[in-house]
Amino acid sequence: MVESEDGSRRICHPRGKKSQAVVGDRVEWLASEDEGTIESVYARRNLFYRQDEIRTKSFASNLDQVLILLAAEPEFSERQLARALISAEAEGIKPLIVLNKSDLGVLFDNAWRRLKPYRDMGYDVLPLCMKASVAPSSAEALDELNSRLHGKVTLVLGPSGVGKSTLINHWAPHALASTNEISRALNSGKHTTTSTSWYWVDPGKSTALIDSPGFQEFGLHHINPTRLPDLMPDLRQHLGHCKFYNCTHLHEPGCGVILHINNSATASSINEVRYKIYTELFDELSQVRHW
Ligand SMILES: Nc1nc2c(ncn2[C@@H]2O[C@H](COP(=O)(O)OP(=O)(O)OP(=O)(O)O)[C@@H](O)[C@H]2O)c(=O)[nH]1
Ligand SMILES: [Mg+2]
Ligand SMILES: [Zn+2]
Repeated sequence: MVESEDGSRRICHPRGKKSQAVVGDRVEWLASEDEGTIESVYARRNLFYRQDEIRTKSFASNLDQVLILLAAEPEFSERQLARALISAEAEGIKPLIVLNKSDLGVLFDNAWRRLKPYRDMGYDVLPLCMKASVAPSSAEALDELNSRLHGKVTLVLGPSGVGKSTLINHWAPHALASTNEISRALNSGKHTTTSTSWYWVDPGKSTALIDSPGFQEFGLHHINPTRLPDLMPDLRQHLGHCKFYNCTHLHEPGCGVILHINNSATASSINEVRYKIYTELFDELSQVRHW
């Protein structure tokens, strides 16, 4: 779907492999009867995507920020969160973590606690309640998020059932994006949104939100394992103090990173779960052939 300057939209087909477009792209197109063809795609400022053994899946391009939406329920996977953050860091896109469903009491408190290491390592983490029957803090939370979204292009990303489409419908009511209850039995949403869509929030077209399907697996096969420490802020802050310049921080003596692994929950510590995520990812990405 291509939108022209006057706001009209039409279906356009890519001319060839070079004109394969993703949401957020600027393209050159030609009309053909009621549809059209994409002739070329302009150079991208950034491209947010994931990659596993089989395929590359693009989310969107030319982004100002990625909003990683999590919720008190379904329970989120810290591994998937870590992967989404690493992917954003690799593209130089600013991530913002938002924890939705603050109305869910103890479930929310537990999830909020699990996000403490992410606050400590410098990420912005905001609470949110998108449910209409308002929880006490939610008006304030909406205002805060509103100011973060203003004037920016934001990709809304996260597992199924966290409320991505509910959030989009709040800021862009004309979006009429479908939403669906989650399945408690499966601790998961129902994969209601199946394609990535761009929505303007304001008539002046300065603020945009991109809705996306919930993801289960977030492949990082495009990332070389030796880049990982630099893409994880809690590890990154201790780089440059290892005995060996090419230290992998896995087993080397005199490693300045391993020294800081502990669960003291201070800003300079590397939490054990995070370090485990690092070693597992390092292993996984070392199996991939990079060329
Ligand atoms: N309790 C509570 N429920 C919420 C809140 N926000 C959204 N929901 C509910 O969560 C369910 C899932 O919301 P959706 O917006 O469909 O979730 P999604 O992230 O778009 O899911 P997919 O499209 O499957 O990826 C719906 O039943 C929403 O009404 C909230 O703040 N509190
Ligand atoms: Mg959805
Ligand atoms: Zn080291």
